[in-house]
Amino acid sequence: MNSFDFAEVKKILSTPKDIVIFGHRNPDGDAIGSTLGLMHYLNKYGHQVKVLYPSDYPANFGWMKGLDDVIIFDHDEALAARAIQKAEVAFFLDFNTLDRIDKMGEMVSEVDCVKINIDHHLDPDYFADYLWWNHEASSTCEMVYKFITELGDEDKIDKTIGECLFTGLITDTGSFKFSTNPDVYRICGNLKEIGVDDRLIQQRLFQNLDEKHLRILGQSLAHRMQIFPEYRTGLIYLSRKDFDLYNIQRGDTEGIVNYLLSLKDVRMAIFVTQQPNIIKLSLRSKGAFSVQEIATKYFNGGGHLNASGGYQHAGLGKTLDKIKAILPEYKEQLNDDSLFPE
Ligand SMILES: [Mn+2]
Repeated sequence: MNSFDFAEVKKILSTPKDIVIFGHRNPDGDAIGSTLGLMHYLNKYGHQVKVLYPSDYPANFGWMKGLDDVIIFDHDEALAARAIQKAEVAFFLDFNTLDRIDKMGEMVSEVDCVKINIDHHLDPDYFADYLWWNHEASSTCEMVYKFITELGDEDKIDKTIGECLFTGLITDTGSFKFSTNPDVYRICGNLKEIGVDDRLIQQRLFQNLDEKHLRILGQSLAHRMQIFPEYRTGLIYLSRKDFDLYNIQRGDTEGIVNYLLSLKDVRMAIFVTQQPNIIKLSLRSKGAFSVQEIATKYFNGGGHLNASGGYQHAGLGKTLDKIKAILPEYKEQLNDDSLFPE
């Protein structure tokens, strides 16, 4: 944890201000939960708060309070621009480089406002006036809980804020399967005590699929999965044709990559999708093997040790070839049992 002047930030927030809170492109449960949770908290102090995402959110988060008022840059650039120009304070949650919010990154960097970055990803850019960065935190939602607590306002965390923060805690830990620490369980205990219905939230998040989601999963596992035993690696790819055939929309392929890691012999999972203009990659790993390194070195991306993403401008076939060409470089590490304690 780096030093972060909570007293100074508290002072800045002590009088009502125009505040924008940014979540990253393709916001996930942690991005949505942390931005909305912080918004509900700041609203209690009479601030004018706007939450902004570059692109739309997945439908299974639609129940979250405040989501209807989020400004989606892709849908209304002018509205986003107006909110950004008015901002006196800008929060950047769950990402650490301005390119994660596309054009809004340039827009906000030209505005003279206090910039506060709270995040748990590796390798932050130092663009903000205040950076609170802890890559050992499970989630940005965990950090927002602690942020509010550090400001002396733990008692202001109500059920609405709690539902938002619980959402990020459970999604970023894969339902408490990884990235956990003692505080995760303490915070969830506290949230349950103030009335957060953990069972209901899980139902809304994870038992909310449409038929096509299982069909897409079926297609992925039956026809688009490749296993490379010598590299302990699994790969799933979806082509443009698959996207058309199954009417795949943003968010519909969420979580498919994790099925590869459920295989006992697979240590690295790669999920490749052919988007309209780019090829997108999601990488996952077990143990101490870093997919972050691969994402950064070869695929214009980054993220966490065990979960990273990237993209390519080349075609699908070329991207798959590139992946296969890279695997030998990591053969030794992927077969090194000491990196994968059991
Ligand atoms: Mn996160």
